[in-house]
Amino acid sequence: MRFLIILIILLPAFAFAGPMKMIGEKGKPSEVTRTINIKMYDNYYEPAEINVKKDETIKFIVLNVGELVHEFNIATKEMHIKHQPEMMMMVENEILLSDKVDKEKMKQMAKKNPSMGHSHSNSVLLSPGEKGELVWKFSNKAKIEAACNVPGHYEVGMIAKISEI
Ligand SMILES: [Cu+2]
Repeated sequence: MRFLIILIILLPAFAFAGPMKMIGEKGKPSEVTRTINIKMYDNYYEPAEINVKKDETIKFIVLNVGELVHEFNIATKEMHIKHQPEMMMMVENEILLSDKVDKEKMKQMAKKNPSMGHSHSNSVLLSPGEKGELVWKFSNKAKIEAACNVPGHYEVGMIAKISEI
């Protein structure tokens, strides 16, 4: 009986870990073998295509050189689509403005709704001029892409193709 209860408690956690594992996992800084510099413009990335090897841990140094807020998010297409309502809610709550992220408001709102903190190991959200880092270990088990889910940006093609080599 106790085993069953534990299983029921753990099941949702496994269900959540499933799709994340498919895209790889947060990388350890000590295992980084390559650094890739990404520039975010309005509304595209440079480079627009990234080649990765299986089990490779890459450090992305992401710089927003655009005039709008942008995100660099590593996920499947399905995950990006699912993430978009959360970004829209951040806009509606005036956390995410077109040219800046209101970090103070973000902290306040995150106390009530953790998803408003935009704390995802597979994503960096940057204001214009801001620089961020993301260390990712690729598993190459699913078709993935780096994309920006700021409302409207994915739709106009702010996507960087990630190819397995
Ligand atoms: Cu964007």
